[in-house]
Amino acid sequence: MGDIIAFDLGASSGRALLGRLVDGKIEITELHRFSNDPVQVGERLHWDILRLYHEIKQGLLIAKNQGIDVQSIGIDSWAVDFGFIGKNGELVGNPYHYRDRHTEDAMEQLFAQIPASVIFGKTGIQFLQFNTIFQLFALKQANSPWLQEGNRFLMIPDLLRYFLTGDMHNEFSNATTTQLFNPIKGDWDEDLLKLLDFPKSWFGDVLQPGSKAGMLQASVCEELGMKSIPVYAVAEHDTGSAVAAVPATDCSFAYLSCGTWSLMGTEVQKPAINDLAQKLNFTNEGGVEGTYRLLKNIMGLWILQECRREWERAGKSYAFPELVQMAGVAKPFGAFIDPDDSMFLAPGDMPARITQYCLQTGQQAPESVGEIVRCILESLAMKYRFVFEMTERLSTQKFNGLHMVGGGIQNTLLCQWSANAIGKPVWAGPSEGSAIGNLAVQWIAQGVFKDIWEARQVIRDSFPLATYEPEEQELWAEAYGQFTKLTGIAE
Ligand code: ADP
Ligand code: LRH
Repeated sequence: MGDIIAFDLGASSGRALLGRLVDGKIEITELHRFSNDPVQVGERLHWDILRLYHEIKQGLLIAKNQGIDVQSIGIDSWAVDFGFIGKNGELVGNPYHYRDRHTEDAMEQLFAQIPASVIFGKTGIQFLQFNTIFQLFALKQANSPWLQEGNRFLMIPDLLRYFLTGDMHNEFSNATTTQLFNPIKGDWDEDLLKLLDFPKSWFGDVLQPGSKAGMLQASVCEELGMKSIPVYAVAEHDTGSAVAAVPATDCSFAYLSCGTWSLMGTEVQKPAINDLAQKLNFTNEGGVEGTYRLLKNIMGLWILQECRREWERAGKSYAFPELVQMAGVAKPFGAFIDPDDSMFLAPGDMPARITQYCLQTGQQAPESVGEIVRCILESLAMKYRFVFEMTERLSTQKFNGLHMVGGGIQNTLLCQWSANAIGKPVWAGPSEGSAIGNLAVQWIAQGVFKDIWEARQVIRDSFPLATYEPEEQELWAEAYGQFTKLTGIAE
């Protein structure tokens, strides 16, 4: 009953997942998976936005051709990126990808005009050089024609929804990641917009996850030969959807959404906008049912993805399980990196950057593929401990374990090492967290689930949860000391 589709556009792939409820449990079927590679043109890194729109329509066609009676759809993707719609209703320019280098100096330049504390005080959002506020600021500095021609600002899922429905809305979870939205006022922050000279008219009404955001428009239905169905605003920020799918039973829980990025934190009822949160550079991103994600970004498996890409360019292709296996037999604690060093943000030759990092910090650089992967995974696990403890401090809570969701949980070594590093159990599952959270919010909108807690219980009953108990704790505690010393990380 209630067949619905989640379109989840992740950095490692885009996917269309069919969700169905059978005997009170969720069953998912992957209808379509497609690449979501950014496209470099000259100096600029772009989204392949029209291709993605095409793939979404392909997903709908596949469902139709399988005779599936789809009741609704929702779209989620990563935060911060956007496009502009011009006066004629068409997309202005081709959206940039947040890993484009055009925001490299934007933070410093903007802080010279508006102090960081003012921005944090109004938005509660952590400072990351690629936040929308810095992207828009960089466009303004560059006199981008988008800002003259653009009439409406839409985040990527807003934009794709607009293509499908013809209706323009900004969705809440993604809106908060712009660092232009004031969660206390519950609206775009007009003072900030004025200070930045961004017209208020760019920004529209903000829809909560779980609201109906339009119907497939006639031209789309005609093209695909299907009836019109509702498109829901879900938690369109993929991390918001992933956290909605955390199968927690206790309302106080710690999570790690583990994919291209590692997002670690806890769910809170009110944003924590205070000096400590700013000092620790934690964020308060909007979630479902009025919740906020008090969390911190950790660079995540991106570094491994980019190493794999580099090795592939050199003619050596490795599957992820093969890389994990090689790491498992490499020497432990050979070298550490701080995964969040800005040198690892942009696409490029990651093995060379790891070598550079190790040499700069007086370490012997890992050489074999297994050693490099081990260095990345152990460093991530150590960084998880660091952020886990910060989350406890900031939220004044003690967590008895860590929920991990996302594709990264297929890396069993990383799950085990995360448990070893934090000294608490890790509960891993489900791996398609964002897509399942997307489905859950659609079912809440349809009244199939009462609320997010009922949805979480059903998710818990529907998908296996793997438990990893901490092991070798003394060794890991000692190595953590080396990690903090070598990387120099401190609050
Ligand atoms: P995103 O949603 O950001 O695209 P995912 O949640 O799909 O990312 O997670 C992708 C990551 O999961 C990959 O970078 C890879 O490290 C890891 N991964 C995927 N499949 C496997 C596997 N079979 N074994 C180990 N790790 C895997
Ligand atoms: C994860 C994510 C994260 C953002 C980043 C841009 O996919 O949405 O929450 O900070 O991408």
